[in-house]
Amino acid sequence: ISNMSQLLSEELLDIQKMAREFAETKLRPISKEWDLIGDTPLDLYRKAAELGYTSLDIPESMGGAGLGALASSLMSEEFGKADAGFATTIQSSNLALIPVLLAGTQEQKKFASDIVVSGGLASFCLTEPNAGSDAGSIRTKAVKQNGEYIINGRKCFITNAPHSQFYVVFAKTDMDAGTRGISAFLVERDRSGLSIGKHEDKMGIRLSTTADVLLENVHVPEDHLLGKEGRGFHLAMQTLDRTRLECAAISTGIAQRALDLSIDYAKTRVTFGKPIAKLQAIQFMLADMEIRCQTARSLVYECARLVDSGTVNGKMNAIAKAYASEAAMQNALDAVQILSGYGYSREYEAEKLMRDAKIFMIFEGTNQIQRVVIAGHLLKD
Ligand code: COS
Repeated sequence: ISNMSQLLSEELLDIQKMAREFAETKLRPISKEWDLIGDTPLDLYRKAAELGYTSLDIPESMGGAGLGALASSLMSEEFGKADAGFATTIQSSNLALIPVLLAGTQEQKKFASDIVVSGGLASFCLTEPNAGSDAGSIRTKAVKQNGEYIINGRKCFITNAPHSQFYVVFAKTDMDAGTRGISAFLVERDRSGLSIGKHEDKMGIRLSTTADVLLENVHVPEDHLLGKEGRGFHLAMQTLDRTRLECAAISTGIAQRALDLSIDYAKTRVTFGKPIAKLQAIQFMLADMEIRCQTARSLVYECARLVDSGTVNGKMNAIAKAYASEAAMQNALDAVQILSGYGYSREYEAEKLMRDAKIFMIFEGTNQIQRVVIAGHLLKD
């Protein structure tokens, strides 16, 4: 597929191959059915966890495989080719785990890692009805009282919410301190007062579930605070700086699948007495799709290698996320155009790629926010 693979180690090539096989033989066959249902196939998720796919980048000391960001990105691309919603489910559990690994105590890290490694799901709860891009203006409150925090508020568009076993909840512990008044908490599913609200009936990534998380007088002991009081916003930003890379990797998978479908179709579809692949109009579209795939993949590999060498580069990960998601969207649109009538039919896969691609330009920070982040880095002193 990619001559970039030549630069991968034997170990990474093996991981890529196994992930591809799992995605093609286990995930793709059920993708269409579950896309109609609009829920996460939990049995397959557990199977993926048993094989280590939910914990490739979790340190060995926490029970994960400790294989790093590049291994995880390779898997995300392969899973993204078969079903981006399923890939999102896995990476969203990791999105909830990362702030725990970054700021948690040993007990908190162990608690959360055990869940994710053994196939449990988890949710990162930042967004609220009135605070999406402007994450600093959340209104969920956590009040300290008698050795506990009492949390009240409502989170929305929370990935995995109905199936999660723990939630990382961002809340204000000081209403007057702006982003410095935000703290992060580890909240278990069975805490009284925590409930799951409206299930979002989404356009795409329908194997990933999304719902509101309601917190009504949820009491958590003081030791459920993650990191220091007032450092929650910083922690959320640090987490997103890292996880946007996985969005880019899944997007690369969508972009590649759109190209693969287009090539197969163009070689076999005959018009005016020859396959449409012979038409320069189609060839130029295919070439542009390939340029986007290779560029997105290069960015993902580069950023993942940076992470594995100990540097999470927020600017580069934002570039990768913005570029790869736009590549996925454009390639999916082009695949629908090339397959034309068949592209528009729900019987075939191209229209699903188009529906799945769009969210990658929206979640984990819209692509406008990625540009805010990139410009912020450019203009920093
Ligand atoms: N890493 C660590 N700290 C960061 C940071 C980063 N990447 N970005 C900002 N911060 C810190 C700043 O240093 C500042 O800290 P101090 O108070 O110590 O000075 C603080 O956070 C506030 O920074 P800033 O003033 O830049 O925050 P803004 O409210 O202007 O918001 C953006 C900045 C827009 C970048 C932020 O709100 C954002 O990322 N929004 C999108 C949220 C998102 O991705 N949501 C999706 C949710 S998950 S699906």
